[in-house]
Amino acid sequence: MKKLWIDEDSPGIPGSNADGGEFGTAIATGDFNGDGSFDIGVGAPFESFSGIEGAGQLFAVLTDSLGNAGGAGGLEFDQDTPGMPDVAGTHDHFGAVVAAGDITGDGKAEFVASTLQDGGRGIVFVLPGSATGPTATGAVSFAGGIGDVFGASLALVNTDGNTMKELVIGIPGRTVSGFTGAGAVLVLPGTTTGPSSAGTIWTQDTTGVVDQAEAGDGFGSAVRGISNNAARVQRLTIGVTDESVAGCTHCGAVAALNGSATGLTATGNQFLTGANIAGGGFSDGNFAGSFG
Ligand SMILES: [Ca+2]
Ligand SMILES: [Ca+2]
Ligand SMILES: [Ca+2]
Ligand SMILES: [Ca+2]
Repeated sequence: MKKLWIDEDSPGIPGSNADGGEFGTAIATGDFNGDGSFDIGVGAPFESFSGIEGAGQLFAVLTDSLGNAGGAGGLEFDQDTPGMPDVAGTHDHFGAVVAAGDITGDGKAEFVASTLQDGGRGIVFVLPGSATGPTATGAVSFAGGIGDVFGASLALVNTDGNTMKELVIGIPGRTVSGFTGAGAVLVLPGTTTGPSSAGTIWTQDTTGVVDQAEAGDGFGSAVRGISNNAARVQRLTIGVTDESVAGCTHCGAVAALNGSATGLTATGNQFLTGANIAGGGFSDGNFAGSFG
């Protein structure tokens, strides 16, 4: 197996290793330029530049068919890159969470990244894929509310089985039915021009979804698609990392919603706590804090 070591001092990677930049805090893989080889998206959310402390940067490493990185393949993005919506600010932590996948159905993965602390709110940016890799040209953003941790998790999931992946945004700090931090997930459908802003919010109080929204559940702390069947319809698994159940406080749970020809559906959804699993079910276990 070929191994690859990449840091900011690698050939072709813009910048240099910076103390505290935390390059590689977040990593995603996808074929950004559509050449059939998977590329690497990297977040460096604590990176400072132009005197802006902790603004954060993104790097995309295009790989050739042999999987070699670097060369001309390294690209850097920040919120001040021309074309990007918004501007870099102190401690925005752009790149805290990253994801990659083809939202537009053109065979080139979009590069998605969130700032968790941009003026107290999370903002999710989508950089289109192109023949030369991800680009700030045509980048779009979606912002959450103060303190709702919008973009704490991200996934590209094809919930309806067409050629375009949906952008799934975890909002684990959102208030639902008056319960602070119950959490939600926003699903923005993929279209040929990018994620549609006509999204759907899912919570534990959505009709038919098992369990209830309660304070501090953290529904949406993790999100991940799972392939369901040969029809390319994926289901969505959602971490509920602070869910408490009888006898197990902050046990953690996973909700699983099925995809369908019309997208996500509550029909047949499942709810699994740490207590349902042999060896799991510890109080404060926070089962499903992340998915791998
Ligand atoms: Ca590629
Ligand atoms: Ca695309
Ligand atoms: Ca789709
Ligand atoms: Ca709950």
